[in-house]
Amino acid sequence: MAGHQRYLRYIIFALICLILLFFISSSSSVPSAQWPSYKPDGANEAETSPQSPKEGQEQPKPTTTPSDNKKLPPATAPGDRMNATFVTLARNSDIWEIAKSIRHVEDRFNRKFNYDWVFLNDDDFDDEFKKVTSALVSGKTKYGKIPKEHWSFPDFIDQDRAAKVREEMKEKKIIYGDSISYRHMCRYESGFFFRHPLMLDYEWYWRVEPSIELYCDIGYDTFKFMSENNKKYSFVLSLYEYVETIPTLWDAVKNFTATYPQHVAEGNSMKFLSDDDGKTYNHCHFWSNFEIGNLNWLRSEAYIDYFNSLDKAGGFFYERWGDAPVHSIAAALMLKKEELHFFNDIAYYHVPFTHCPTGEQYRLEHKCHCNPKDNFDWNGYSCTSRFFETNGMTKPEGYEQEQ
Ligand SMILES: Nc1nc2c(ncn2[C@@H]2O[C@H](COP(=O)(O)OP(=O)(O)OP(=O)(O)O)[C@@H](O)[C@H]2O)c(=O)[nH]1
Ligand SMILES: *[C@@H]1O[C@H](CO)[C@@H](O)[C@H](O)[C@H]1NC(C)=O
Ligand SMILES: *[C@@H]1O[C@H](CO)[C@@H](O)[C@H](O)[C@H]1NC(C)=O
Ligand SMILES: [Mg+2]
Repeated sequence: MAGHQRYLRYIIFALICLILLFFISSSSSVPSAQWPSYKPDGANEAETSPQSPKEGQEQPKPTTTPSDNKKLPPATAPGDRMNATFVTLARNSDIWEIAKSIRHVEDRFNRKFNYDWVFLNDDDFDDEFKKVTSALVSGKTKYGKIPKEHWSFPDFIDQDRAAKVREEMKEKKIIYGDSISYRHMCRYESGFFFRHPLMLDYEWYWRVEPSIELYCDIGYDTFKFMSENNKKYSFVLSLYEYVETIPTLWDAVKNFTATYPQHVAEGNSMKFLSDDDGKTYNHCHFWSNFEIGNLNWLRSEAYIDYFNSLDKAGGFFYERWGDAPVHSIAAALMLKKEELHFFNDIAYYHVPFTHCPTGEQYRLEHKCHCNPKDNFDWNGYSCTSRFFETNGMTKPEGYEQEQ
């Protein structure tokens, strides 16, 4: 009997061993797919080789997880491209904030179109800025330095008077009121960016600032839309300007229109700017941190005469004129009202305002991730309602719920 039991024990032991072996081998055979091993071009050595590098030889570059995204199939839209570029004015210190903006623009639009991107700076861009931004942009990137004469006080400006204004504005706590560089920036965006040598290669621009966000997919070529529909200037957000920064801007505009009546378009959008047929300015303007527009219009004699006329009045330095009202007034007076466009479908954020498209169906179809409650369009401080009314446009369905 004892011998019998011993046999039985052997058999059970052997069976358990077999079952265990089976499980071990089968479980290890299922996820046997290996992580692709990353080898930089032309390198044969194992990356993790603990051997010390040989004398006089370059050390193999350390690698992290494999990144093979260059091998993904192209997801670009078919068809030809417009003569267009993105443009950003930035400092080297804006690098991570502009990186965020680029990521949004690429994900929602430009990965399908691969438009170029021009970066402008009053200083030299450093290598890190160029490296990071050129890696993010799917089109060509170009880096330009602003000539000194486009970023300095014109000789007709009285320095003492300008300095006194900055002091006063600082005391009144007007945002950027004591900043010299902010004034150069506003003047540059008003009168010079479109004349930079790098911008002369293009007809259309889309301005992008640091820290902006895009909330919906844009599935069509917005530049082509502008061109095919005879648009010259566009916006997503509009609002009332801070009066203290532009007390005499409208006087300068009236002086311009009196001197150059030929530059004022028939069928313009004066009603958007003024409630008394041009006597006074209601401070409505398009927010210029987003713009898609036509560079040849900005380079036209009409616009240049306008800019020079305002510049001579000195308000960029004796007040704190922003490029937003300067562009907006030009677009509203020197273009026909049909040449302006409101991009309801470009969902956008620049601190502190959001444009989230009105209409749930649209938002769902375009994978929008903005909260419709944040939409500024129908708020009392927005001028977008006025834009709709002066153009006889019907407001999108559902706007009453967002007021
Ligand atoms: N190169 C350069 N770019 C500047 C300078 N000041 C502002 N900018 C850029 O000009 C644009 C407008 O400046 P912002 O500081 O964003 O002005 P803002 O939008 O009125 O104010 P924020 O609410 O601070 O965004 C941005 O693209 C900035 O990166 C400057 O001194 N040098
Ligand atoms: C793009 O537009 C600019 C400005 O109008 C022009 O000088 C340039 O020749 C155009 N380029 C192409 C490829 O059409
Ligand atoms: C109006 O414009 C003319 C010509 O540019 C200029 O000489 C004059 O000083 C301007 N007046 C005001 C009030 O800006
Ligand atoms: Mg900004």
